Amino acid sequence: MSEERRQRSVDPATLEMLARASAEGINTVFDRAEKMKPCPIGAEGSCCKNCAMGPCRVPAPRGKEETTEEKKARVGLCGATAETIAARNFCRMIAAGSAAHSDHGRRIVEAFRIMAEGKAKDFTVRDEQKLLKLALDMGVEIGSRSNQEIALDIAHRCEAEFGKQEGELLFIKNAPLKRQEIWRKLGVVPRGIDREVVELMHRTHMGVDQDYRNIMRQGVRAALADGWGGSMIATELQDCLFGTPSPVLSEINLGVLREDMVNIIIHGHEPTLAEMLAEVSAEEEITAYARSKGAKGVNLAGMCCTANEVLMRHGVPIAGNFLQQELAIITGAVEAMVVDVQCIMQGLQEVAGCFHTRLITTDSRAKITGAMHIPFDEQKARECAIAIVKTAIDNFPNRRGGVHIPQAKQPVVAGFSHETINYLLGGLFRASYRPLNDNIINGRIRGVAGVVGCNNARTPHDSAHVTLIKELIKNDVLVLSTGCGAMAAAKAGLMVPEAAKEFCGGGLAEVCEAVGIPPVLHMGACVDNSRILIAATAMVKDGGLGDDISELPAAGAAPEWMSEKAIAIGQYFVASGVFTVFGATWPTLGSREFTEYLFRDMEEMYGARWAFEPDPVKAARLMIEHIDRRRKALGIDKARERILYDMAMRRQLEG
Ligand code: SF4
Ligand code: MSK
Repeated sequence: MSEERRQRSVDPATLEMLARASAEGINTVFDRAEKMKPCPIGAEGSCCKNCAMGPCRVPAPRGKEETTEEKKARVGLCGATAETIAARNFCRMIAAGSAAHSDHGRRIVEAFRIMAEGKAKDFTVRDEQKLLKLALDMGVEIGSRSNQEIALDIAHRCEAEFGKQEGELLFIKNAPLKRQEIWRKLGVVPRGIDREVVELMHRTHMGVDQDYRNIMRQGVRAALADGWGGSMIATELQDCLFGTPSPVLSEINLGVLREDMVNIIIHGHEPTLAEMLAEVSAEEEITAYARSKGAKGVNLAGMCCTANEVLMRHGVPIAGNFLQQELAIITGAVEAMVVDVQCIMQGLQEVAGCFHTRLITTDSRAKITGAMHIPFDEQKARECAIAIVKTAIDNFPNRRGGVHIPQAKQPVVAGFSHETINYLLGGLFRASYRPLNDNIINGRIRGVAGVVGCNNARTPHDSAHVTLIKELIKNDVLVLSTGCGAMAAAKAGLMVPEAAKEFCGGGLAEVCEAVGIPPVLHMGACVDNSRILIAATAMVKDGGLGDDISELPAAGAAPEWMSEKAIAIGQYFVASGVFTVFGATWPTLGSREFTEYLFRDMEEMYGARWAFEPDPVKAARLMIEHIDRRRKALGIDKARERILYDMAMRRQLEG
């Protein structure tokens, strides 16, 4: 076995299924990653294919300094410089990522409106408190109006956010005042969500914007339209519609699949259908139908961010994260994999063909050649969900090739929405972030880190997430996590309160034990990174840690990113004042000037910058150094020294 192969994953269930795939001769993303090397010119952002005179390749010279003459000659046919090309490529990633999150948000707004109009009878307002708070924030009249009437006005206002041409996005005012001023001064406040994405696509078209700083300004605007627009709208309305998450205990990893039950995996991002499947699959009539086919019932499990959504709200177990999607099918135990949008590999259909598994697409925006298509319609949500579940049940007797389910699974406590953290820390009547801020000020908690993002088949699965997070919590940094990163942490046993004692530094362990929370808080799916923005804002508003997000002892990371959405998220984190470190690969290294703009110059403008560090321990050190610098600037570094002394004493006592 090659060195590369031994390091495919740190997750035992994944390794077990990879061994089965290999024995059965089934190709997975892991095999393809070994066979196909990434194009080095594309990887560093030095290839432009924005017109038919290209593709033009302008790679940076390797292993030697470039002369001025060489640099001048390094341009595309139209004369576009390496800086322009790298900036265009980077910003097109932002545009695509923002479009993906925001189109998810748009779809939720549509479902919300249809519900409010009384046309989606299977849905209702589950969190009235949040609905009313949103109404107040958006200036929607409450009075004696019904939830439906209020919801309809909210839906219309949210819909308008997408097509707005002028002014400012409504949720911008959720940010600290100082941050809003920075954005206004720099001219990056988004006007309307769609407008910013379209304008970014226009400006990166051949022969338009050819000043990387100016291109990037629009890149920031589109990213902010995602974080404080499309994504935030998605999270807020999903909470109103399906309930705001609160702590829930469940399980994670391929071991949650059941040999004696019909296994349905829900995979993708938008929770509307998944909500209905969660409801329907537990019904007695469905269980009876499953029994009639020889199964004990229906076992629903999640994959990728849909998994995070239904875990947070219903405790539905998670089968795995991004790189485990094919492996779930290779257990031979999956009757149906039901997908909607984003992060769904086309390779699934090939793998499904080796077993009895039905790959079912449900969204008109995302079909897969060869897969079955059952369109989901919010107005007939229950009907659609029943049709899907029955298709899966009918498939149970067709199992072939043997079932092999790994035993590996871990308990996970999820459901840490901003509202829940507020409540857990402060209590029902004095809900606040004050205790968190106090523990940061007194040094028990050194700082806060958002560790988010995907898996990437170019790096060992889950390894960087787990190493980075362990390094942070060992150094008393509380971690907030979303997406596939959160799942990596959960599979490593870091999302249970007991993890505090085993993995954390003394100060963080003490706080987690007192409050009864894990040291890594699961905050949801990738659209829910907006929850981290709101949590950071709440910390600023509670006082004692400066006037802006950039002053907080906080940092962000995506150590195994792969999606364009991750670049959009990273950019709105940076533009919101969060120092952000990415691992795996970095897509602008072909232009030193543009890379320095992101890694250095942004700090002056936004109080935060990007960094790239593929070694997760070094990445954690960068984050901790940043946190310590912010502590010093706030004048709270002394408190931390005192706590270190206490820890030494504690060790002495324990010894
Ligand atoms: Fe080449 Fe310029 Fe066309 Fe890009 S826009 S492909 S650099 S000619
Ligand atoms: S699912 S975007 S691989 S986090 Fe949101 Fe995971 Fe990244 Fe997809």
